[in-house]
Amino acid sequence: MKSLAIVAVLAMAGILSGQPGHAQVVNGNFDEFVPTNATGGGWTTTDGDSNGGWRSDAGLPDNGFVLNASGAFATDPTISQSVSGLIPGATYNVTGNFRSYYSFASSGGTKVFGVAVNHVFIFESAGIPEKTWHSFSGSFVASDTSALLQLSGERNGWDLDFAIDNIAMTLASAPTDTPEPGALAFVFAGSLAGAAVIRRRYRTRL
Ligand SMILES: [Ca+2]
Ligand SMILES: [Ca+2]
Ligand SMILES: [Ca+2]
Repeated sequence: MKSLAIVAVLAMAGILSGQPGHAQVVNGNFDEFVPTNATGGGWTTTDGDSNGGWRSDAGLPDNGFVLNASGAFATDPTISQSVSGLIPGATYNVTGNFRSYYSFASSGGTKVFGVAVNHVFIFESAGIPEKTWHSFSGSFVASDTSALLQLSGERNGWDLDFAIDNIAMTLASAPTDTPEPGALAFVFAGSLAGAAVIRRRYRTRL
């Protein structure tokens, strides 16, 4: 019975400990080059122009990414990536820095810069009439083990660009739900059955 006990303990430990839910945004500080309107450096970018994109002077510090286009209403310069390693049901914070890159003399709108997860905006900002850096923060509850993170500028027809840097996603709180006793009992019974099969095979060989 000693081997059965070991198998059961290992099975229970795997269920109860879980993984830490480490959500890692790839290249969130833009140390690595990110191409415009293409995929690379951990990100996919769309609807940008040559005055935007990855720039060595657009970050806090150093490299950052400029969300710039011509202010078209139908399209918005957007940068995105699928972040994996999430715990379904857990709450995550998305944080970063943003500022105006060109349009320091103008402001406007209420929803010009936006941060979305799975196409739901968790942070929105008006245009900013100066070039000083601001912080943003938004949160969401993970519905799966991965989530689509998107940051957009020049939304709703405003030709107000933004530079971004230091994009991060961190676990804010674990899911409140714990495995139900019935589910654990099922796993435990499965482990016992598996161990019994192994023992039978072992005996047969003897
Ligand atoms: Ca940077
Ligand atoms: Ca623009
Ligand atoms: Ca636009």
